[in-house]
Amino acid sequence: MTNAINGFKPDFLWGGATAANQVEGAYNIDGKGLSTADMVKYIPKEERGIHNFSMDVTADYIEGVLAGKVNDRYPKRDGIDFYHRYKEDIALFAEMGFKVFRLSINWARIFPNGDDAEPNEAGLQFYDNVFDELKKYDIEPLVTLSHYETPLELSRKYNGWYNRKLIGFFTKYAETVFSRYKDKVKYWLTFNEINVITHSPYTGGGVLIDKIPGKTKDQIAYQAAHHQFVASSLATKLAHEIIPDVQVGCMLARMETYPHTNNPDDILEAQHQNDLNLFFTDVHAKGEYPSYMNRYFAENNITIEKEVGDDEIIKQYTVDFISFSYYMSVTVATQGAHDEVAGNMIKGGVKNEYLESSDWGWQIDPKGLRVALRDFHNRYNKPLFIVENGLGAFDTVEEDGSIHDDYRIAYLSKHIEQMKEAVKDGVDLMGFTAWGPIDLVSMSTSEMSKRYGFIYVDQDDDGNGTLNRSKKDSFDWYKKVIETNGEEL
Ligand code: BGP
Repeated sequence: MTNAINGFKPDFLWGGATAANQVEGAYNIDGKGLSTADMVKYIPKEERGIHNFSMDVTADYIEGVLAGKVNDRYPKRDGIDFYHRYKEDIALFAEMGFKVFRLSINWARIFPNGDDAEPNEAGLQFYDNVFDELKKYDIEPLVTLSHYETPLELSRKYNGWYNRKLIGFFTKYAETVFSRYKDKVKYWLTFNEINVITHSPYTGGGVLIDKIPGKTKDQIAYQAAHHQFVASSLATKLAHEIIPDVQVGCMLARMETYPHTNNPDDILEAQHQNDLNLFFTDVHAKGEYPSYMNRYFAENNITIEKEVGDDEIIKQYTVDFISFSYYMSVTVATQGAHDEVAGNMIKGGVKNEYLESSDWGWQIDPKGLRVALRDFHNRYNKPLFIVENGLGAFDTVEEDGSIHDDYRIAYLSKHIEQMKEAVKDGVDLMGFTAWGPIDLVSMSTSEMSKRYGFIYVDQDDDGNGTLNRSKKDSFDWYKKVIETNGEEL
């Protein structure tokens, strides 16, 4: 009889998570090419809704942006200048006691056009410098290969991941960075929130659906997702060939979905929505398309074009661990009125009257994280890593410069408490990287006012400010959480 586990394991990986396009800035220097993430930032706020992942754009819109016809872009929407300030920021992460730091390599910094014959040395050197700085403090890098940062030219010339050619471009990129950083990085993630491609083929895969007339968004998105599955498996294969003790994970935006009532129709709808979400980790972790998707594909006229060998590659090269983002739970109803915000998050979405909402309408559900962890453990029995969790909120800077973000402390402590319960339930939890340990540009709004950080950055939604960093109350709180390995919350 093994002893009941009462806490996080001694080598639990505490840290924080970012994405290149949301922190680096320097979007067009040192040889970096444009990425689709740079384009998404042009979409005006009013076209996005409160939290609209379906940030789809048309080919004409993109060409209009490039021709300078769309000029609503704030000069500093592309980050907080981590590109030049990474030493200062990493020192602050080290002060909190980080064991791990999640970042993405901006693919367009390495292969500016995506299909370049040779990589951009200045881009490779930048990440060498970042990993060396992390090493000084014994902070492990956890690196995302693609965090919504498809090189723009791969979208314009090939229409992104809808084109099977992207598998080759991606595996060349993966092999380049695995080889370059094989002695510095052992934790890798392939695609950030790979399921988002079905909400927004452009954000998730640089796919312009208006360039594929006669096909439904679903048909296009699931075909593009198939190419990403193959590419992810080939990258997993390459990683294990190049880096001895590597661990490769997939990454899902977990949308834990509840039925609104005990009406069996609601139960079935929630089960269906959970299946559509967990389909992505099923393929990554079990190495095959689950049978329940055959019915969905048939009923929605979706045919996945595969090549000989695809299924074998996916089967043979499954992931070593499962990582995911968790911010909220969602609730679906088959009858009655749907809520505008909740309906934006999931088809048939309604408010959960038992939960509070964030300033952006995200329903705060710490116990839902325990539910998600137990579900993942029972479904896959693989190590799990929470690589995004946090509260986007309006912060107020007091006269004396202090920022009393007790709401963020409350959110995080309740979620970490439930992680502890899940560990007692037997879940194998590797680590936790809070999303946005430093204020950064919101993905869904491209603004600064939706702040997540333990560290405040002086920059507003219009790009004005000194970019100076300062500590919020949550900075010392998180430092204590890490010092006590999650005992003091
Ligand atoms: C996830 C993305 C992150 C981050 C997070 C918070 O979907 O992986 O990049 O942006 O959402 O969302 P937002 O920035 O819209 O508040």
